[in-house]
Amino acid sequence: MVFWTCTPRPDHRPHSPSNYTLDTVFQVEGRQGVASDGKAYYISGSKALYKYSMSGELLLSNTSPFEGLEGAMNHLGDIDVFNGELYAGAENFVNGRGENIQIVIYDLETLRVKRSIPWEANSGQVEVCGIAVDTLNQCIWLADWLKGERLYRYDLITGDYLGHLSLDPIPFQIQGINVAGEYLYLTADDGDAELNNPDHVYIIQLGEVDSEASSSVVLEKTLAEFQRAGEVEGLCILPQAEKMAVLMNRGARIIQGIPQGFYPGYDHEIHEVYIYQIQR
Ligand SMILES: [Ca+2]
Ligand SMILES: [Ca+2]
Repeated sequence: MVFWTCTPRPDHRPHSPSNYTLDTVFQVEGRQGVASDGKAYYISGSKALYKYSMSGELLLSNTSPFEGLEGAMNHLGDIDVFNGELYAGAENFVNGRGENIQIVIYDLETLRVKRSIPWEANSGQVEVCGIAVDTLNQCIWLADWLKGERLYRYDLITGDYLGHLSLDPIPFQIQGINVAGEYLYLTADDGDAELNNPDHVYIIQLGEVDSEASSSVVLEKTLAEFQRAGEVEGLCILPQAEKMAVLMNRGARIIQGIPQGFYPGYDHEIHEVYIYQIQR
């Protein structure tokens, strides 16, 4: 096993955050993740997958996303799309942690299971909140909501476990993960909705992953545009990196991950995708 760190390439300049302008918002069925290939949006709920048009119309759903998989499962996290397939981190979340973690790959056209890759149970990962395909490093990254100090890497072709990347500073309650070029984006549900505090997007300048240096986590954006502070979930950077989509939930009162009724004015939880224009 190798404990990976990443070295920015010699020509790298320090990262400065981009500017984000809110473009559109649309409601969706799922509360977990968002991905896009530029032709459609894909949304995950805890136990469902959905396909939406780029203007936000529901086109297709799969409400049995664990059918055909081995072992008990009850949770999907943030998702990604790559090469005509949808990637999801699935698990059985019981007793306050994830078990039977799998990388599940779905057909983008049908949202049906094609194959799955089992996790490395000795990796130290205890939950899977999201997944990202990294074409630069030819790997799959898994994030952990419970223990945010590490990301976990699997080979994109073979599915072999490659090692972990240590993060500094440690993000609190990671929800979403996405890789665009040499940048790895994370959302963290670190703003307390009880206090109306916003959540955040962080960035890691990934470059080529090797074993020599350290990875640092930098604040990229404060998510102040949400109509009401709630739970940030998945995110994706669209192809050409001109737009960012962020899924967020509002209305439900969720304390330490456990639903406890609703905030005043709400009788159900609302799931929305916020689309931002990116200016670098
Ligand atoms: Ca989540
Ligand atoms: Ca929050």
